[in-house]
This record gives sequence, C-alpha cells and structure tokens, in this order.
Amino acid sequence: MNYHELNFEGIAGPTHMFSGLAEGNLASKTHAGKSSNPKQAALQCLDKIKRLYRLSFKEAIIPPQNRFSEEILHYYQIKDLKDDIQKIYDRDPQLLRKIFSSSSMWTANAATFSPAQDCNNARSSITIANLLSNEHRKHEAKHNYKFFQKAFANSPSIKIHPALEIHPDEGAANHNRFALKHSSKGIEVFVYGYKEDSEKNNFILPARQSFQACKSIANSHSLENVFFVQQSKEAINSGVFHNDVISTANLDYFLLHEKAFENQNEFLNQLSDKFFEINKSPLKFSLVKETEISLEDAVKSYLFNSQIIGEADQMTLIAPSECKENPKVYSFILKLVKDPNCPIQDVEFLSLKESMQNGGGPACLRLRLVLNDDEINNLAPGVLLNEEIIEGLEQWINRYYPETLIIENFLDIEFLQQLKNIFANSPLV
Ligand code: SUG
Repeated sequence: MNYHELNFEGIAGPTHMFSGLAEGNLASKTHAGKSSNPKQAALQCLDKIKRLYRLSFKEAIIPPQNRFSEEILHYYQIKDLKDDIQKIYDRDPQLLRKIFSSSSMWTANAATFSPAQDCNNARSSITIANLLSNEHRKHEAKHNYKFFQKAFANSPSIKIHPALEIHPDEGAANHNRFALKHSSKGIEVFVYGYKEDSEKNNFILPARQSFQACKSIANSHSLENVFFVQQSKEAINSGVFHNDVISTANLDYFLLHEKAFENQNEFLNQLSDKFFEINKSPLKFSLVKETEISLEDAVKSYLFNSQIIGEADQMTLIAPSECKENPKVYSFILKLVKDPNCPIQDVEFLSLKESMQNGGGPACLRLRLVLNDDEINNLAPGVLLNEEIIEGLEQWINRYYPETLIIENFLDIEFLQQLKNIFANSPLV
C-alpha cells in the first residue's frame, strides 16, 4: 500500500480582517484596525496551493467558514442582521470582529492527525481542535468536524474524534510527526504550553496549548511512540504562540531554534535515540542558535513556519517572503541550502502578506495528513483538488471577494448582504 501526504489547505474568507483578536500573537496585535484586502488574502493562499498542486503534491481545501451561518448568528443572539449588528457595534465593536473572523483559514489549527501505522489499534485518528483559548476561534471546531465527517464519510478506517470539551487544544500547530517514510511507524511529538492545574498564569503572553489536551489526544489515538515536551517560556513570552513558529519537521528532518523547548537537550537526545531505535537511521537536525537568528527575528520572519516539502535528500523550503527581507534569516537559509548534510536543497519564497499580518505563515495554512491510496480514493467527491476546482475557486474569489474591508463596512446593509451571499456561491464542498 502506498502512503501520501495530503495537505488540507486553508483559504482566507471574504470577511478576512485585521482585528487584533489573537492573544500572544504579536502580528495580530500590531496590525489591528488596519484595512484588509480579502481578495488578495485569498489569492495569496491560492497561489501557494497552486504551486504545491503543480509540483504534484496532493492537495485539498477546508472551505472558509461561513460566519453568517444560522448557528453562529444564533449563538450571538442575532435575529435581525441589520439592527442587531448596529447594536453590537455600538456596544462592543470587538465582538463584531470576533463574530465575523476569517480565522478558519489557519488549518494547522483545525485538528491533530495520526496515521494507523503510529497507533496500537492500527486505526488512523483525527481529533478536531477546540481552539478554546480564543473566543473568535472556538467556533471553528464545529465547521471542521462537519467538514471531516463529510470528507471521510466513505473511509471507516479513519476515526474522527470530536473536539475535547475542556482542555484547550490548537491542533497540529503544536504537533510533529517524525518518520523515515510516510509509510513507516512514526514518533509523534506533542508540544504543550502549560499545565492547567499549575501553570496557567506563569506567562507574560498567554500560553495556549494545554498539557492535558496533548495527553488526552495521544491516549485516544492509541499512540505507540509519543513524546510530550513543553514550549520554552522565553519563546512564548517573545510571541511564539504556537510551536510551529519556532520549530518544524518533515519526515526525518527537524528544523528548530535552540530556545524552542524547556529541557531541550534532554528531549532531543531521547527523540534521536528513539528515532534510531525504530529506523536504524539517524534523525537529522538543523539547530538554529540565538546568535544566528534571535527569537525576535524568528517571530518577525516566520522562518520556522516555512513548509518543508519533499522526501529524503530532496526537500524544499517554502518560506514566507519576509524571510528574504531579513538579512540574517536570508543568509541562514542560503547556508542551509548549500549544506550537504541538510536535506533541504532548495528554497522558494512566497508572499502571504495578508495572512502573515495576522500571524499566519505557510505552515499555518495547511494541515498535513498521511493517507493511504484507499483513503485518498475514498475521499468525498470534490475534496481532492483538480484544475477545474482551482479554476472555479479563482473565478469565485476574483468575482465576489471585496478588495478592502474594515469593520464599519458591516454596518452597510447592502454590503453586508453581499458578503453573506458570497458563501452561497462557493465552489468548494
Ligand atoms: O490563532 N491569528 C491566528 C493565527 C494562527 C496561526 N496558526 C499557526 N501558527 N499554526 C491565531 O493567532 C488573528 C485574527 C485577527 O486578529 O483578526 C488570528 O486569529
């Protein structure tokens, strides 16, 4: 049986805004209130998807969440769009921003996936993330649950676990899988920010991922080889609100900053030993020193939020263009690509400016799942991308998405109605 990595990509919705909603996320706070460009945001996401698709990677899209859904409007007690929206705006404009957030675009936060080969019960599992740490994001869980139920309706081999009820969980942004090949038995690493009982208030900027959520997911997925490691407090306090802002992995390669984790050396030794024991082949590392790239530069450039694609010694780094603009980060990348011991052979820079200004880089915009041929063939029709869907999507965005958006636009009833109607014309399933 062949195994493939399938990216479930995210795409900005027509209500993409800069609202300063995300706790611990410096980019979101810095750009709060700026006018956004939803059309450009979505086209930038689509450009990344098209590049990967044309390189023959398997691609799918989790559609942008319709924040005009009856469920959400009902939750916020909105009966009459026009009147109630004006009332909410007069009372608390920030609440309006939460209601219409387009944050479902960052699909790395949608769920955590474990393929059957990592699990004692020989069954793949996906747990939907509850995103409880931020009011504007907690609504995504239902949308993602429904989407995966539909996508995997014909794949009984994949168990879909609903979002955890209480322990805050932000999905794959705090989870890495190490394996020699996609088909090999993997080691899964869960990265937590804090223990709920003792550490919630130990930070200047808030930690988001709870240890209890990581434990609970690892148990319900029946994982065989699993590590739990704590994010470094210094990193969190420097704006590393998810682990994928400071470390990233692809198969047997780990790119990380020296200040990514608490007790980092001990963790890396144990992980390397385990990897060697399973694969009889070493885990490869690039460990970035603070003197080479400071935590501040890592957070500004989002180097560690690059996507690493490809296998064996043929990997490519898909980096945000901000990395090219930062001389230290750029020269580090050039050094990496030239290093014969590093599997990364090539780099491509992408502009994802609209997403980046909300703290979302290339890796935030995708959820990786390792699926076998049958599971891919059994995906619901329309889920796996093809040229036709891509073309339809591009036309939809170009035709309907607004080019500028601020929260006050929501008070114009005609514009509001137009925004609402965009979802009705979506070409995505
Ligand atoms: O949860 N930003 C998101 C960005 C998520 C990035 N994902 C990963 N690192 N995997 C967040 O902080 C900003 C929304 C606003 O302010 O309008 C926001 O939700």
